[in-house]
Amino acid sequence: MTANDVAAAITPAPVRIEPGSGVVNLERVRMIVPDVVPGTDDAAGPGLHALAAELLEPAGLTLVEAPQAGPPAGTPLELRVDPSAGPEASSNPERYTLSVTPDGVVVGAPERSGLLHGLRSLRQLADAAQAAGRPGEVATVVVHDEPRYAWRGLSLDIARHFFGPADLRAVVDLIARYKMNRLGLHLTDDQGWRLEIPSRPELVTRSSAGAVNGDPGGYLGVDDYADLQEYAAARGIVVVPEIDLPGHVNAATHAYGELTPDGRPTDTYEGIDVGFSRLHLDLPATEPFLRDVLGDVARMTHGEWVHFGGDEVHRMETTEYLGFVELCQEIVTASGKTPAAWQEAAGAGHGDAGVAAAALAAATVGAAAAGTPAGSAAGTATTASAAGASATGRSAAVPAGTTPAPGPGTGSPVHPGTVLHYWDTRAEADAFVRAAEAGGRFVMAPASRTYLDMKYTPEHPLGLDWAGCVELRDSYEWDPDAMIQGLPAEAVDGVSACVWTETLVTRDHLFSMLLPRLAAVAEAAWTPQEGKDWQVFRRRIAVEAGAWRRDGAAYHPTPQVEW
Ligand code: TNX
Repeated sequence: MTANDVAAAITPAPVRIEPGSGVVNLERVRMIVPDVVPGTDDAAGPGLHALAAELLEPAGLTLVEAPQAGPPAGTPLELRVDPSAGPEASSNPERYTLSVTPDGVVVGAPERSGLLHGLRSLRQLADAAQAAGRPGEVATVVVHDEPRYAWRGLSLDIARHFFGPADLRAVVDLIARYKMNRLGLHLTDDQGWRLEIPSRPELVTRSSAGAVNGDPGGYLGVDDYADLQEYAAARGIVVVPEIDLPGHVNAATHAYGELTPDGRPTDTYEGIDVGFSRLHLDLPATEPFLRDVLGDVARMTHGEWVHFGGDEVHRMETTEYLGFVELCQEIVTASGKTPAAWQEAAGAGHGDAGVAAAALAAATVGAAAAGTPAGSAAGTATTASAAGASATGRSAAVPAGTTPAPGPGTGSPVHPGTVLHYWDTRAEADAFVRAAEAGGRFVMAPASRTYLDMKYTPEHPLGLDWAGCVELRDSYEWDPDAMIQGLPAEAVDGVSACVWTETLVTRDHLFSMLLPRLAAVAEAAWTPQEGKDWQVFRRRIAVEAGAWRRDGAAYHPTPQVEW
C-alpha cells in the first residue's frame, strides 16, 4: 500500500497522519494490555483483549498468546495508557495515537475510549490490506487523532417498525466502526411501545404487538434493555432512550384510557401520519403517568440522558405544550438524568413547521401505509411568535393555561444542560439562540443532511422525501457549527444521524439506508471542517465497501462513488 492508500483507509478521516514507507506483518499478533484503564470499571485486560479479537480477526489478523518459554510469538500490539497521546497539546478525553512501525503497533490514549478508537483505525488499515489481497500486511503509519464533537450519534426509530436485540447489536457494531458514541432509541410512538416499563406493564402487554402496516411489533424487556446498554458501553457507546411526549402517544393512550378526556382507550394505529395524538396536562392521570414512565426509564438507563421527545405536537396550545416541556425536564432532572428533546422544546413552534412536514410526508408516502386518516395532518398551526416562553417556573410544573406568553427575547423554556436535537431547518433561529443563552446544548440532526430515512433519489424504493432527497454528498458537505444562524459554536455538542422506520422493515432495508451515508455523518461529527474533502472521502468509501461486503452488510451503491 502507498502512503495515499493509508490515508484512504481510515474513516472518519483522522486529524493528522504521518505515513511511513514500510509494512508490518500482523498475521499473528500478541497483545499487551494494561491492567487498569481510566474510565473502565472492570478489569481492562480481558475486556479489551476480547474486543480487539472481535475487531481484528475478521480482517485476517490472529491474536496469539505469549508462549511460556522461548521467544515471544507474534508481532506486539500494545495498548498503553498515555496522557501524552493524541494531537499536540490536546486535552480531548477521546484522543489517541496509533503507531504502526516495522516492530509492531502501539495504541496510546489517556482513556479507554481512545484505545478503542485506535483499535478501530488499525482495523480499517487491516481491512484495507485484506481488500487489497494482502491480509495482515499493514502499512506503517502514525496517526494522531481526536473527535471534533463529543456527541456523535445515530437515533433509531424502533417504534414504527421494531428492531430487536440482534439487529440493535449489529447497529451498535456499525456505529462503533465509525467512532460514534451515542445510540438514540426512539422507543415509543403512535404505532407501538417498545420498552417494558415495570410500573406500567400494560404499555407493552397492550401496545407493543403491532407496527406500521400491521407488521409484527415487539418490545425490549427490562433485561434486553440492560444487556443492550452493556453491549454498547463495552464499545464506548451510550444508549439514549427516547419516550416521545406529549405527542406521538397513541400507543400510550391505547394502553391507558385514563390518559384521554373521555377515559376510553384509543384504537391501535398502523398508519404513518404524525401529530394527531396527544396527552392532556390537566387530566389527573397524566402527571402520575409521566412520573412513572420517565422515573422507570431513568432508573433503567445507565447513561446520562433521557430524551422526552417534544416533537410535532400539532394539536395543542402553546401554553399547555410548554407546561409539558417544563414538567418533563423537571421529572428527568429529579430522576438524576439530563433531559434531551427535539428542537420544538425551545419554543420554536411545535406546530407550524411540523404540520408542513406531516402534510408533505402524508402526501408523498401515503401509498406506503394503510389507514392514514385523511386530513389529519392539518392540525392547529401555532405561530412562531406565540411560541415564546418564560424562563421562570424553572422548578415547578406550569399548569395549563397559566403561563404568561413573554415577549420576544425574554428567555427560553429550556433548562441549562438540556440537549436539543435540531432537525427541522425551516424553523426560525431566535428561539434556539435564546435556548443557548439559557444554557441549552445542541445536537445537529438537520433532516436535509442527516435523516437517513430520506430517499437517495426520487426513484429510491425505500424511505420518505419530505425533507428532499439526501444523497451521500448531502450528508457529507455541511458544517454543524453553521446550521443555526447566530448560535454560538460553543453551544454545539455534536451531530446525530436519524433513521425513522415508517418504510423500513428488515435489517437490510435499514443498513441500505445507513450505508454509505452514516459514514458521511460520522465524518461531519469527527473530522475538523478543514480536514474534510469530498473527493478523498468518496475514494475511502469505496475501500469501506470491502468490509461491508465481507460482513454481509447491505449498502446502497450510489453512483456518487466508484465502487
Ligand atoms: C419527523 S423528526 C419526525 C418523525 C418522522 C420523521 C420521518 C421528528 C422529531 N419527527 O416522527 O418519523 O419525520 O422522516
